Amino acid sequence: TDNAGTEQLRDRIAEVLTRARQRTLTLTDCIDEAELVAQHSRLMSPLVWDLAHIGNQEELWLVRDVGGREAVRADIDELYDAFKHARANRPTLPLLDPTQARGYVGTVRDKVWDVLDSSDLRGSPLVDGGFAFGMIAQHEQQHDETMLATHQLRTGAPVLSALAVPTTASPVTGEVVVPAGEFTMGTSTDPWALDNERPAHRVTLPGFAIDAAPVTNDQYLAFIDDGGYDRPELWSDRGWAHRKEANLVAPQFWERDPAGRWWRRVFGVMTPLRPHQPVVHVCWFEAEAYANWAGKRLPTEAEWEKAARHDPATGASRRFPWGDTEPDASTANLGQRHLEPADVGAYPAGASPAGVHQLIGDVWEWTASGFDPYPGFRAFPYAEYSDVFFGGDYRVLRGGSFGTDPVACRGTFRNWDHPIRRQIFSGFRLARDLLEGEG
Ligand code: AVJ
Ligand code: FE
Repeated sequence: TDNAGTEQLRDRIAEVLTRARQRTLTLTDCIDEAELVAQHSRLMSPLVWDLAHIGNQEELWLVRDVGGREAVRADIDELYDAFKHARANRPTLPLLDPTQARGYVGTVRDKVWDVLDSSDLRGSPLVDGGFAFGMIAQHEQQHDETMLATHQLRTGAPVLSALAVPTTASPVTGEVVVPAGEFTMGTSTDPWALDNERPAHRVTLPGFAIDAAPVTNDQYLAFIDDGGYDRPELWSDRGWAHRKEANLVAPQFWERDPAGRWWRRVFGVMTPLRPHQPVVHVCWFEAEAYANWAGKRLPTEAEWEKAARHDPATGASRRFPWGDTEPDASTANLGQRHLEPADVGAYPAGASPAGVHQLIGDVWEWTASGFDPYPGFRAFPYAEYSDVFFGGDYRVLRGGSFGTDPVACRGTFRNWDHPIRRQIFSGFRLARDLLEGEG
């Protein structure tokens, strides 16, 4: 029989699965069938692929594995296996059509409710603490963020809307010194943390300074105006080669009018560049060149996490910069509540004890680090989530964006992508070594 804790956990699982599905349907019900099956960019899947893939992962893990139930559609596993077909080729596959895909995800979800009702949420590593359910909610939300990026790439009349983003008259500037010392990186106790966030381990860092806020459009514009895109000495060799090959001249989706004013295309709406908004849609090489121009560098992943989690008063690592409570509208711009990053300084309640703002939400922040396993890493429950990407040509991004749901975002959460990618909601903040006698 259930205790109150199990009942509460079931409610929490139902809540996050329901929220993910509402978002999935919002992102797929607002455009017509032709656009659901179309390829809006070779970097992205047709939205109808993401939709059925969400259902297929849910079927594999929750219906078949946790539930031990019969397969719903074993015949389509191959079509929706991300490793079998590159995104660029997915439009030519014999995919479920939009009506079939909607029916499929609904059928799977109905079975999942039944599995959830009959599970006591303990007894194996996969179900303990509701892990598999949390993993699947995060998976759906990760694809929802990917679908949101597809929406940003699509052309045509706007179909998405959201609340206007908070602004501030006094943007946060400056940097915060983090003294040398140890902290706990990663987690062994967060029940829904994914394999690459584990285990907790002690890391010792020299002192460093980190910016109190991400780099803004205004700051980035100064780099452009100073010839940043035309000065090879600011770029690494690989970065400069990419800058030329891709003809980078500004962040993606920026447009300059004949009068010289900059605009941003935000989900189909031309918007004047907001000066104090974190810059978004830049690749790692652009971040690297900007850092060189500014005489600073990107933080390492460990520096980012120490700034985001280490509480100097207790020595413990928190779940979020502001503490252990779940994010809400006062602490972070997450969950597609808005369709763009908020001005720097718009979330004072979400700052760290030392005064570092907006580490969580707004933009994914590129770090200097490649994607590697923590000491003691064990692939769980499948190697294709993280393990097969370790050591590849990836850079780690931290903190989540306005398009990341809270269930898929925390101080330990690790994202990664190729250093040339910028269709994701990526920005950055800067760091530097301390000077002699500083800190
Ligand atoms: C962690 C965001 C890099 O989208 O490629 C989704 C998440 N893994 N399905 C991705 C993921 C499998 C992944 N990222
Ligand atoms: Fe996936």
